[in-house]
Amino acid sequence: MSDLNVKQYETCNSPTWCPGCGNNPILIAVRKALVNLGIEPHEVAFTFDIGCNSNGANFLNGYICHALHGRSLPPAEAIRLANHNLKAIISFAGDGGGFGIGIGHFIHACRRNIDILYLTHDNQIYGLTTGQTSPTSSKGVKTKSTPFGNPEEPVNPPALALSSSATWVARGFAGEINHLTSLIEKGIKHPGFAHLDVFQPCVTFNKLNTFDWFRKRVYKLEETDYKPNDKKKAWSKAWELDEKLPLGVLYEEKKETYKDQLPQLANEALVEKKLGSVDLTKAMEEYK
Ligand SMILES: Cc1ncc(C[n+]2csc(CCOP(=O)(O)OP(=O)(O)O)c2C)c(N)n1
Ligand code: SF4
Repeated sequence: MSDLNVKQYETCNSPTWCPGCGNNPILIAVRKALVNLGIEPHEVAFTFDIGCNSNGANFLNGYICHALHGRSLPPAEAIRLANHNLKAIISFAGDGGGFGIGIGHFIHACRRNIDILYLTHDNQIYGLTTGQTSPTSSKGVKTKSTPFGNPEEPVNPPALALSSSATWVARGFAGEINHLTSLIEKGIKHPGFAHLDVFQPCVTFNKLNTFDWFRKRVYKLEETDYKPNDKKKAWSKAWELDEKLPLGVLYEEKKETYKDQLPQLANEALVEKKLGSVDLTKAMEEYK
């Protein structure tokens, strides 16, 4: 029997997030999901953005790439094309990096259906830079950068994922660790691009969208007769934004992944390619 346990996913650094921050339970859920799936740290790669959320790069054991702000997806996609054997590739971002500067990467990753899990820590604020309005902040909300109220409509992440052809779209809540753990497991197992947007209260800078605020509104789709196989119904669920906020898998479908459609990649990862008669010795000398 495997002796895999969550300790193997810890590092010598303890989380430095504010006490009560929603990033803490997300980290716990990620570790638990990987252990539940029997995935060892050497079988997983994590890519991170810049933001409070992505300080998780210091607290998770595995192959890590800490990318630029808004750029956690491109290295995750590259890793998947280069290595088909990793059992999980998880890319993390905040709502600022993921749906602001990085929004183009998000849309194209959805369209490509590359086999990775994209987990967005959606706290509806810029946390690391101390509380400015983010792309998912509610209209009218007052923050340091919009002291008279946010004049913009928020991005709706699950609706954007659906309209960009994502094959697995889900929403979790940092206040529901077990439910979140099971969503992460499902997202990892989904063969294709999986987007999991997680309500992650920022207890320091977002005084509106608190744990209590979410607890009063969230409900689990699994506890209803909802089936996540109809895009029109998923679209309606994604727009339930007021008094009731659905948690769970909104939509899933099986489609060929990016690599499966390309003969040059389908059976061989980039790193496994044989170079045939090409002699690279001279070129490699130049890098010495
Ligand atoms: C190209 C670039 N633009 C801006 C910044 C400054 N910056 C760092 S983190 C951040 C926003 C963080 O908010 P979010 O992505 O929501 O993550 P959180 O801190 O809330 O987890 C910004 C604007 C940067 N590092 N790089
Ligand atoms: S500022 Fe907000 S998001 Fe950042 S660690 Fe503190 S509570 Fe978490």
